[in-house]
Amino acid sequence: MFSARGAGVQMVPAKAISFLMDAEHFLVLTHINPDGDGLGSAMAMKWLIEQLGKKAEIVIDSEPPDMFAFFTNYEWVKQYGLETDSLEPFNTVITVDAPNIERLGDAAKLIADDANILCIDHHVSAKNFADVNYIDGASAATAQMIYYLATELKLDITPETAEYLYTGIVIDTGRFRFSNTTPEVLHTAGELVKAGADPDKISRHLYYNNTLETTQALGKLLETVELHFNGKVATAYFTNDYISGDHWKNVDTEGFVNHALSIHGVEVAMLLREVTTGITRASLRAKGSFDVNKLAQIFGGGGHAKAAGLTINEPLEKAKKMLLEETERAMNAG
Ligand SMILES: [Mn+2]
Repeated sequence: MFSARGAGVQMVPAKAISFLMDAEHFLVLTHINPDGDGLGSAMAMKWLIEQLGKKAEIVIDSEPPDMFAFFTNYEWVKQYGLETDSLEPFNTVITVDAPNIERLGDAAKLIADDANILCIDHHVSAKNFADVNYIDGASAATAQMIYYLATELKLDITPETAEYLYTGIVIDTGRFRFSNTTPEVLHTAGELVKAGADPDKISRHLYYNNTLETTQALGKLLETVELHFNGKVATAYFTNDYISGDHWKNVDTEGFVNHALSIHGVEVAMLLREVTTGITRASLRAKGSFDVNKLAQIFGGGGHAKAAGLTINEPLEKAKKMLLEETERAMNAG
């Protein structure tokens, strides 16, 4: 089985397996504003732990996104502070899809001071913050790594769990379009479909389910697209004014940046949002050889070579200028 894996993909570390064997009750955490990979991986992890005859709780910092409400047993996901009062801090914690403790938000308050932590993540920027780190930058999604873990443990993946994991992979490969769509990812996805994941059903829930406000916000964003550096870099933005409007709570900007990246000749696309006055967040995407993870790191952010994010404590215009200056410098450095 493991010989079929693509080059560079790691074996599941024996320490990760013994971590699961050595405790009975686990807290499973993922990053704030979790996406399909964070939530899908957390759901699959709880399933996996229960298959071992043990218990797990999933807690997230924010409200569980409606987008994933089609997951069977979605009520497993608890929001910190709302349904977690009865929980004592845990001694055994598993984090999925989160490269550092800060990304866990307030849910990290449920980690006991002397807790043992297992980190499972595919972000190359992951910080080795845990006691056991299963970090594999060659995997396209954390969900792919959980699949390996389940396979290593010889568990029969149920249709529900196949759905969680397939969702994580679809999201993190941009519907099997990004360069992380390796033969091994497609093989894993194929195995998950065999196990009962329904690609048509999942894609309807994920991609044909927009609110009117989301579609209108995309229109607004596309009007702001500008090209820089001979058309190699595209920027687009949302002002704080627009983000402060009532409609914003129904807007999901997932995938918006790809519209700027789709322009002929564009190698790097940046979506900027002044999320509160004087604080600008940027999502970066690349389709050539440019490494947006390195660029994001200059500003204390990170992610992957082709997809990264960062925050600049400046208003939109200033942040955009700073980001473009560093981009130009990086492009000139080759
Ligand atoms: Mn991920």
